[in-house]
Amino acid sequence: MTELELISRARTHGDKVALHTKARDFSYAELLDRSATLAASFLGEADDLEEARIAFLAPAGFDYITTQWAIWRAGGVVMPLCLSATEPELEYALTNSKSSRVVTTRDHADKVADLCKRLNLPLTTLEDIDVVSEKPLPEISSDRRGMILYTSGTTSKPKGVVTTHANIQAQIESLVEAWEWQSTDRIPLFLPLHHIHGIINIASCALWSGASIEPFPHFTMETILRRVSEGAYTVFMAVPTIYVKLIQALESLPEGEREKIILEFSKLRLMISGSAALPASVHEKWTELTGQKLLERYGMTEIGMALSNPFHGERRPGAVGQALPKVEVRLKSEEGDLVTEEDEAGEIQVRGPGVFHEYWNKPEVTAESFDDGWFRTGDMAVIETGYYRIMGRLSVDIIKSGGYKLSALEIEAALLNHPAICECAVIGVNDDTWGEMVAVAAVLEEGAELSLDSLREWCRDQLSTYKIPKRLLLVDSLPRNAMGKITKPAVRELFQ
Ligand code: MCA
Ligand code: AMP
Repeated sequence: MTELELISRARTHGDKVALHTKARDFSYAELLDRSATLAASFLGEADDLEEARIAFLAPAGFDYITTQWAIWRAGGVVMPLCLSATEPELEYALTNSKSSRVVTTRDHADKVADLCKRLNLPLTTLEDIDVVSEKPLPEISSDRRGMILYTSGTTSKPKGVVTTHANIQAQIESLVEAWEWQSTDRIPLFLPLHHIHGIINIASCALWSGASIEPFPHFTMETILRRVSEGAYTVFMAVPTIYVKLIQALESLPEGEREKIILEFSKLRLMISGSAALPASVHEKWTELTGQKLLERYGMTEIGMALSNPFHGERRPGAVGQALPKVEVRLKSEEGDLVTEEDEAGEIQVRGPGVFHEYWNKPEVTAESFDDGWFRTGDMAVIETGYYRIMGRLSVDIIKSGGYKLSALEIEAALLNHPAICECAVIGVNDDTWGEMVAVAAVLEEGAELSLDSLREWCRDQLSTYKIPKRLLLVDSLPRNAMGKITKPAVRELFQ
């Protein structure tokens, strides 16, 4: 029988705790049992979902993991939705992927019920599923599609990144090997589960290894600090914004309390930062405070993780280390030459079994994203004394804020629907906490008025929280080049 390796490995972990929650613990055996009955229910009369896209909306926890496994085991493609997405964003993902059904919990059903009705999509609430007995599940070969994640890019609308089971497995195996995941590991999971940082690096690596996850619906400083002080974890993974916030929180605590938490942080076997640049100053501050040397790594939805500082050896502030196992990395200069020398900049290109299969329904865009079999990341880097250092992105239209990748073009398209806005340009401005913050320069319609507060209020129905502009500058005209194209570097200068 061809069964996913994640599933057969789970059988060997049996009664071990897979998920530790406030309510109770869930064993690997329970994940297997529930996902088998859910899979049977999703299948109904069918023998195989045959790569039907099943969208689901659930916070981190038993329901999320068992739904993900059930869809995989029934032969479907998992499409986790963003919990904070707005209706237009959800509609786009559901229609673009041609999802065949939406699965959610009673608590979240209101968020999607009207939309599903309008799109004529079946909506399943997990609590209301009639428990059917298990049935034979299909064979899942590793070259089948397993997941679609929507990611923003240099196009206005997000693209669906499709990975096969083989891609997912390669991404997991690379990290399990490099970071020496162990079955005794315990890790908190507070990152969103519609991106690979949470899905692959944390959840899937932990469950592959027989480790234990403590899931949270989102990051809450007080809870996380309390659990750290109770010695709840051995591994910790977060985005740079969270480390900045942790430093601020620790520094504001009374000394006794602070020392207790710091002592527990210092005992963790591994603390990792990624998804955006970790400023060297934050890296150094964290070491000064806790004695921990953060391991910074670099990755992307399309490729999984590519570069990492070592588990053993020098973890250099401001650098992302070297290629991970199963990953080949090269730099290509702007002139199209391979970079062979240190200190010479080039675009990061990646090849290997973890690299995604395709952009959903976009064969031309997929083809254009590869250079002779190497995926073009659009990130520039340089090698300095053996380690890669990320220099930035080729496109000014990609913003990284709080670890989320945002498309300036997507935000501009939404803002242009505002009745007061005639023209606008969105950029990311540097910010100590968020890395970059969304800022908009706007030309208003004649006689119109607009404040940042009212714009933010209007955006709430259109854009997820992290895409909503944090700064607004009203201008008479936008800077343009001789061809009439808006020049974003000049827009950035307006904010200085
Ligand atoms: C929220 N706020 C912001 C932003 N987000 N302000 C500026 N910029 C932002 N991006 C404001 C809100 O408006 C609110 O303000 C206040 O902060 C609290 O909002 P909330 O949503 O509660 O924020 P939070 O819960 O503190 O969230 C911060 C966070 C979250 C935990 C860092 O953004 C997060 O989970 N980020 C991780 C994303 C992630 O996993 N990315 C990985 C992508 P007010 O109080 O005034 O209303 S995968 C990836 O990148 C690749 C593959 C990789 O390498 O990993
Ligand atoms: P996403 O498309 O959400 O997967 O985000 C991937 C992007 O995050 C990459 O293309 C990089 O621009 C950025 N990124 C991830 N990790 C790092 C890092 N350690 N340093 C700098 N940028 C990073």
